[in-house]
Amino acid sequence: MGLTHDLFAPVLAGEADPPGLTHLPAFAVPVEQELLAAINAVATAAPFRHMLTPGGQHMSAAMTNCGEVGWVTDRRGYRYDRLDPQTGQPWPPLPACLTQLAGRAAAEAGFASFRPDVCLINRYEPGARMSLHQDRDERDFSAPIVSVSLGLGATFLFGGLKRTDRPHRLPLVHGDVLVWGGPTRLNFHGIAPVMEGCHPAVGRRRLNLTMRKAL
Ligand code: MD6
Ligand code: FE
Repeated sequence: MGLTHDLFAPVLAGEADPPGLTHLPAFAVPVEQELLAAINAVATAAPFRHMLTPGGQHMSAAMTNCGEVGWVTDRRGYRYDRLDPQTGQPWPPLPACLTQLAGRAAAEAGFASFRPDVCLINRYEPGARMSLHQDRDERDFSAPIVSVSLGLGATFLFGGLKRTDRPHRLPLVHGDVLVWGGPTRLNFHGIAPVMEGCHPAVGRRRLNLTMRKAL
């Protein structure tokens, strides 16, 4: 191998996935239309909103949920709630296409019979981001998390167990699925500010579905 080849090989191959994180490129593309229709139906019953953090800031990503519970944040803190605080109604049920996709993706990553009970839906417009955080509001950390990206691409930041561990940067595009669990379940992670753009099927936004077992 020549010097030039060696220098460019890591770029062409992309950075290896960090251990404890399975990246399934384009895994959700075959069901993209079903997913987008399901998201629209959920958002009709439980509209996207910019929730308030306990610190009093509005999140730059708008959120809604479906499932037995939904993830919420307000002045009182982060938690799962059976009712949508905005409508006073239960969250819309988890559509079968989401549960099935999550089960298949988890199996692919080595987690048999994963059955989520909640899907948090994040909507990012260009400039929106998610700062480094841990997902720790669930009861049982043995279940994995399945995360589906649709629309505009973004850089996923995957750190370690300490906030100060320098994160890997993983580019995600439309249809990519991440599965994550086991020893890295509590790793810090986030989303770098979404770049300007327009996706042919989704428009000027990134949608993320995060399916979890919260109860
Ligand atoms: C997002 N995702 O991709 C934010 N958390 O928009 C998350 O915070 C996340 O993708 C846990 C597991 C997978 C994720
Ligand atoms: Fe998260």
